[in-house]
Amino acid sequence: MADEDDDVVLSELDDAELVQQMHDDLYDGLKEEIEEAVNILLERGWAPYDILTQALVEGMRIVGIDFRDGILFVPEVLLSANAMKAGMFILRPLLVETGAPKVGKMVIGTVKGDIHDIGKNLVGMMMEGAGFEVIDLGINNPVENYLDALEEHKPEILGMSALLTTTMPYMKVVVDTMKEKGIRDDYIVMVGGAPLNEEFAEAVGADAYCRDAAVTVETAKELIARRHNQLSSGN
Ligand code: B1M
Repeated sequence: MADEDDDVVLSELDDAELVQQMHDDLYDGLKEEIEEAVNILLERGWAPYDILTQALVEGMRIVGIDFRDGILFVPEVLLSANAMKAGMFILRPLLVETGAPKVGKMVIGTVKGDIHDIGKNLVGMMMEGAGFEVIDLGINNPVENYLDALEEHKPEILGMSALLTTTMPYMKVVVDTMKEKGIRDDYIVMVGGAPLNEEFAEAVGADAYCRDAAVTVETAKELIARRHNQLSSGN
């Protein structure tokens, strides 16, 4: 895909062409080109969220399809992931600097056995942008990491991410351990990741399944408001 793009001057493309080029550059794992294109779109007045969703997340969706179909392999997808992260790195402070008053706290991490973190990072960024304090535990978290973080940071929300059908059942291990310790109902448990759905979230005992980062923010606000109402009405 790269050959015909070698002499493309990103700043000369119109917006639609540039976004298309970003999909190609993400596919080809071209970190510097992604950084340049993100900056160009920002200079043209694009909202950070639109760059994130239309250029980066959509580009990674295309990568995911060819990864699934055996056209792309792990080393190539790692390059795409690095390019995506470089773009997210530029957007992060812009998405986060809302000056919104703190509305709550969330501990989030990818579960044990799973090293996918792009979606989790995106959720963290969007939650921070919405005024949440976010404690990010990173990837490959055993249950102890979650429990220690809950005790230390006392958040309202525990968020877990899993991208593999083999790792998503670990969410139940975490929730069950919380139940055994009698602390399950002290927290709102929210889960997300491409292979999950509402039924799964319910089956593992989570309070909510979050399809994407925007839904996570809305759901978090809603569940926190509900919890505050319950507390103030004495239930
Ligand atoms: Co992986 N991988 N991968 N991978 N990878 C998938 C998940 C896969 C679906 C690809 C495919 O076959 N189509 C497939 C899983 C199949 C399955 O389980 N049924 C897969 C596989 C098989 C693997 C390996 C096993 C491959 C191998 O080694 N043979 C291996 C496993 C490693 C491990 O974890 N132990 C592996 C490795 C990798 C890379 C390291 C190369 C890289 C990860 C790099 C990184 O994350 N730093 C990678 C990538 C990039 C992907 C795909 C292509 C893209 C994932 C992504 O970043 N999406 C992915 C294909 C796909 O998902 N379609 C794939 C973009 C991101 C913005 O979306 O993560 O869905 P997503 O997050 C969304 C929502 O899901 C939600 O909000 C986010 C933002 O909107 N969300 C939450 C996510 N977490 C949330 C938590 C919340 C709330 C919402 O908490 C409250």
